[in-house]
Amino acid sequence: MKILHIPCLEDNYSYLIIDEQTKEAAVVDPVEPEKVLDVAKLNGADVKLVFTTHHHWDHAGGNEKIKTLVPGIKVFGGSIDNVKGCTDKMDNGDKISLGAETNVLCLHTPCHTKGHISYYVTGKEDESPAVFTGDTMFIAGCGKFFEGTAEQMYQSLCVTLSSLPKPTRVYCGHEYTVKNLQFALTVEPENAKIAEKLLWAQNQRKSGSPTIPSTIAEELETNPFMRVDLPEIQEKVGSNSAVEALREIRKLKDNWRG
Ligand code: GBP
Ligand code: ZN
Repeated sequence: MKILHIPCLEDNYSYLIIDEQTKEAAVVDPVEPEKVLDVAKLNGADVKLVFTTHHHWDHAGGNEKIKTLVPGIKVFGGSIDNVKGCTDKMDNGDKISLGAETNVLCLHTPCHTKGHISYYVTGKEDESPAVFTGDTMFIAGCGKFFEGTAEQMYQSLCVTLSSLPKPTRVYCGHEYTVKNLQFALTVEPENAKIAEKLLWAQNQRKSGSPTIPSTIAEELETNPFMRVDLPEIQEKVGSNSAVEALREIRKLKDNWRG
């Protein structure tokens, strides 16, 4: 599979996933459909499916438009997430196939919104998988808890997503990496992996390049929200359980002005 970034709005990303054998494609959160269809055309790809991560307008807001531009397109979204234009409601564990050799597993990852879905995509055996995490998991961060609890985010981030294979590439919904790593350093000032990745991310942005994808392995080393099982992290934020530490780190981030 080939995965292309499509920067949209201020700091959102849509992604085009192309099954190389058939040139059939899926698009994640096509908020600006014309941009996505231009990229598809340039790459000779035939867009058949939309994967919506959640109902917020900056993710689902292009669904109605893309349906008029691509008749017959299927629009997937969470079954309890009021996703605009949704034709196929997905629950945890549901599977979708794309083209000849690309397979998708829907993971229910609630908290940012109730029906948020992350899409885990596998291609040929020698390719590392990819996961599209919307606003549940960002590079070195996580989404605000708009419709859920710390317990739910713990399950979504620290159980469901953390259990994916380590080489899985992580594609999230926004370019927040630099700010997230700056905040991460306030939680763990001595974590050299965070400092090193911050310098790299700043350089990427300076040259106009994305900081995405990351991998599950990298996130386990640098994302403070995914490190709350570590007693030393719990101690740093004055908590004595993982869920309590997650709630506290989210509160600190909500009030942090970098
Ligand atoms: C920043 O740091 O760059 N602009 C600020 C924060 C996701 S978008 C913007 C912000 O709050 N972003 C949201 C988030 O979860 N951030 C994580 C963090 O700051 O750590 N959204 O556009 C947001 O979900 C939205 C759309 C929200 C409709 C509510 C509705 Br209703
Ligand atoms: Zn959102």
